[in-house]
Amino acid sequence: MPTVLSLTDIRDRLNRSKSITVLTGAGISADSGVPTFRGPEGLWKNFRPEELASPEAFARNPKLVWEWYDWRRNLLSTKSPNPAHITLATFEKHVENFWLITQNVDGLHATAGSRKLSEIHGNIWKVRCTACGRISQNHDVPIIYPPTCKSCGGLLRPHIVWFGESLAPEDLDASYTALQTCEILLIIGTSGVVYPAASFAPIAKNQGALVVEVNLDPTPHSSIIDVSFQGRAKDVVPLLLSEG
Ligand code: BJW
Ligand code: ZN
Repeated sequence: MPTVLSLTDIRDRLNRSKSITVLTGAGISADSGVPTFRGPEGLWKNFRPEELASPEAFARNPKLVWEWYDWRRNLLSTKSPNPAHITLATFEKHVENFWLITQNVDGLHATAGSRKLSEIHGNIWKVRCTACGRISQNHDVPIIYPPTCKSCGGLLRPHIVWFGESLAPEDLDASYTALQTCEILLIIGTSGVVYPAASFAPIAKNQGALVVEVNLDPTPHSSIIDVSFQGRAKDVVPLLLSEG
């Protein structure tokens, strides 16, 4: 018979553990009013990923791609971290080895105060020069098109990992180390279909970590998850990470 673990059991394990890795996706920011990608209200319902989130799309029509990011930056400029982001930012201070891996580009974890953080798909408030590669912060809303590099005048692009592009080696290294060494992997609000993040749960599970998921719905990972909590991140995460 498998052991049935309650929310209180998991809360106690999370509070005692010396090594915790967290993987988040769009669902954690949905509670701040940020649209997710998939599902009935998701961004991909109205926009085709290959026309907007690929290097080919940007090469074909940079203005269209920038218009889409401008729209999203405008929306995000009105959003704030919710109790799930804030609880994670506080929690990292109490755990010896903590690492937060986020697929989100909205920057809300950093705004909430998270510092032990890899933004593996980039950050919508950063831009990168297509000519010299310089990365810089850019909070212009709206963006003045075409945005150009202060160093060389080259065209800037969003500093975001698009389909078919590699993730930054330093983010991958930090993520794999965290996954291979954690006692608990907590996965919050991701559909688990985009690689390489889709392979993170099996990596942690195979080295013996307890894998816990918080999501509104079942996901492809649910079969290898040890414990699944169905609910909104903003409600469940503070309960899980509170002291008993
Ligand atoms: C709630 C909630 C609430 C809602 N509370 N929960 C191996 C096999 C097959 C394909 C590939 C492979 N390796 C690489 C690929 C290709 C590709 C890929 O994975 N494609 C798949 C779609 C099949 N991957 C790549 O190209 C990656 N690069 C790479 O691997 O480089 C090496 C390589 C290249 C080429 C070939 C082979 C190797 C890069 C991927 C970058 C993806 N970037 C995006 C778009 C960025 C654009 C932007 O934001 O501007 O990042 S895709 C999009 O999906 C975005 C997200 O970060 C990502 C994940 O989405 P997420 O977070 O899971 O959101 P949703 O909407 O899917 O789910 C939300 C969840 O929340 C749901 O489960 C809800 O139920 C839940 N939820 N409200 C709790 N309140
Ligand atoms: Zn430049």
